[in-house]
Formats: sequence, structure tokens, C-alpha cells
Amino acid sequence: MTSEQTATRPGSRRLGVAMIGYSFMGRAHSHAWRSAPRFFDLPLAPELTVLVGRSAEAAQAAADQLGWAEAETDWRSAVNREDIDVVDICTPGNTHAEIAAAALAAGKHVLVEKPMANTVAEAESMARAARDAQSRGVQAMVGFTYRRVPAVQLARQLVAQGRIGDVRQVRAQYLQDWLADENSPLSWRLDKEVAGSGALGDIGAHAVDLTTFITGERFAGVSGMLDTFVRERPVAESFRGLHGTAGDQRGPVTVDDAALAMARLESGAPVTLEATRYAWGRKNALRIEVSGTSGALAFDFEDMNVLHLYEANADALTSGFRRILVTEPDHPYLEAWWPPGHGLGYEHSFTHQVVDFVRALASGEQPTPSFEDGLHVQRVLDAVERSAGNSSAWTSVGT
Ligand code: SOE
Repeated sequence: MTSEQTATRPGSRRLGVAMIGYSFMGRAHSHAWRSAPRFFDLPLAPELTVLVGRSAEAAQAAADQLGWAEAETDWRSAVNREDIDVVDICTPGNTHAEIAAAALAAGKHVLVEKPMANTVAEAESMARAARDAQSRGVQAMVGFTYRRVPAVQLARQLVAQGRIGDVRQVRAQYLQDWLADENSPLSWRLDKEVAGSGALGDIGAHAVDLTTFITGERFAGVSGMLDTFVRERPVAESFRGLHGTAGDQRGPVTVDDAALAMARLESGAPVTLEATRYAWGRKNALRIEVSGTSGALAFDFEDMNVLHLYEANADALTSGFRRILVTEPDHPYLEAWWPPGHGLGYEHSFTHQVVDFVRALASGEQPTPSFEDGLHVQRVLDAVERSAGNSSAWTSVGT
């Protein structure tokens, strides 16, 4: 074992990790497993034990590049290994339920990428498996990483402290543009069988989760709309990240390009939701604005180190949104990083996710977002889809 594969904190009990999948999310998770114990004081020492992929050669190359001790092609054997404590699922949504159930049954803690599943039925079975596992001391968590952005954590704290009063209204958007070009090639993210849905599940799930996280409330009902603007796209010859190289043949897009909804939280507060991969110029604009009885908060991931706060009781002549640079040592997670103003990036939220997950495993607490939280998001996505298929009729989210 090399020092790359083992946490360095002396005396910590090892935590063997198996990661299934190794593309975009697998790379982000690998980075997080490696960096978390080096920047934060962790009670357990994560070890990048085995990376699992379908092709032996590609999995080995990924393991070598990303710092995993071994590569395997059979996830079933990996989740049953004695030297594995955690199974980290970074594969497309259609495989989550089966892998998570097998891992929890084998007594392994599970971290699963979002959306938790492709259907409510799968998410319900996962939540049941997680409840059962928890009674045996085995934990499960969903990877809604944006919760771990310091400015988002601060937003939640300020709402909980009543700094903007009672929540009256939420505007949540997740805007990207990688499908605005009609020649952007097909990938698994455009295949309903594999991805479950399009912008709705891929990025709308984050907007839903962020709304519940910041407000502390769940959704009650929605009126939804789904649109697919480009129904056929070139079949990719090769993939790199999200963007492949287009070939000559075209194939069908079976998911939405854009999802919109009007919704209500349980308190009755209205929410407007928008998720689109067709918004030219918006690269990764996960935005949320919460208006309360005495102020408002606004966040945009494209300026992720900043939170805007408006306090209505300020002097009218000088009032306005204050731009808070969330990089002070007292801000969430910042004690481990750089001096004020030096800024964090996308990858840090994955590192924070590992930190929170590992600490919860060590203390025996339920890590959040739990599979119950993931199930709620799935119910919201499902309600948007059902409503969209029923002339946008008002549709209860259900419990
Ligand atoms: C692709 O649209 C994607 O990678 C999402 O799947 C991620 O969850 C999000 O963080 C960035 O965009």
C-alpha cells in the first residue's frame, strides 16, 4: 500500500472503501477520499481499497490514475470483501438500488450519488433497506454535494436563526447549457432507461434538495412542465466528461431538456423551480433565492464563495443586498482551508461530504441527507413528471 492510498493520521482505524464507477463523479469522489483526511481531523482513516468498473483495462487505468490500490470488474465481489467498510456508488441511476441493497445487506455503509434512484419504487426499497441496515449500525447517505458548499451551509444557518424571518417564497434554478447545441452528442444522461429523467433528475434534484436543506421544509405539491427541444442527437464516437465527439448517426433523446414547476412547501410557501441544460451561457448556475418576512438570501454556484443577504430592518438610505465572502475561518468547513478570500471550488464540497460522512460513521449518527431525504426528492421529481403528463395538473408529492 502506498501513502497515496492510506490516510496519514496515526492511530485512526482504517475504513476500506470500494468505489463503483469512475467517470466524472468517480473522479470527484476519489479526490475527496484522498483529500479529506489530509485537511480535516478524521476519526477514521479512509483507504482507497478498490475501484470497480466493467472493463478490466479501463478500471485498472482509472485506479492507477485516481489512486486506488486495486481494480475489479465485479461489484458483487467487491461489496462482499472483508476489507471493505464503505461502498461508494458513482454509477448511473438505474444501478443504484441493486448495488445499494447488496452493499447494505453485506453490512457496508453506503454513499450513493444523486438522484438516489430512477423511480419512487426503487427509492422506497432503498429507504427500507437503509432503515433495516441502520438497526444493525450500518449507515446510508445520498450525495447531494451542494449542501456542503460553505455559503449554502451559512444560508441554512441564517434561515434557522430567523435572520430573514419566516420563509415566504423560494426561487430555485439549476441552469446549464451543454445541451443547447443540437449537435451535442447523446450520452447515458439522455437515455431514460439509464438516467431516469433528464434535467429534472440530473440537476433539478439538486435544486429540490437545496430548497429543503436551506428552508428545513419538505414539498407538498407541484404543477410541472417538461420539454425536450432536441429529439435526436448524434451518437457519440467517444466520450470525454459530459461532452463526447459526435459521429454521423443520430439517435433518440428520451428525456427532458428542461423541467419547470410551480410548487408549495408544507408551510404553504410557494416555490418556482427550473432545471435546464439548454440555457446558453449558464454553465453551472445552481441558484436559490429565499424571501422571508424580514429579509432575503441569494446564492449562485457560479459565484460559490459568496452569499447575498438582505435585511429589511436596515436603514433605508443604505440598505441593499450585502455580499458576504464566505471564506472566514469561522464559516462552515473553512477552518481547514486557506486564509480569508482565497476561495474554494467544486471539488471542496465533495471533500466536505466525505468529512461529514466519515464523522457520522464514527459517531454512529445518521449521516444526512439520508435515504429518507433522497426518497422525498424522488417523490418531488416523480410528482413533476406526473403533473407534466397530466396537463400540469396540481399533484401532491405524498409521503
Ligand atoms: C451534469 O449535468 C452534472 O454533472 C450533474 O450530474 C452533477 O450532479 C452536477 O454537479 C453538475 O452537473
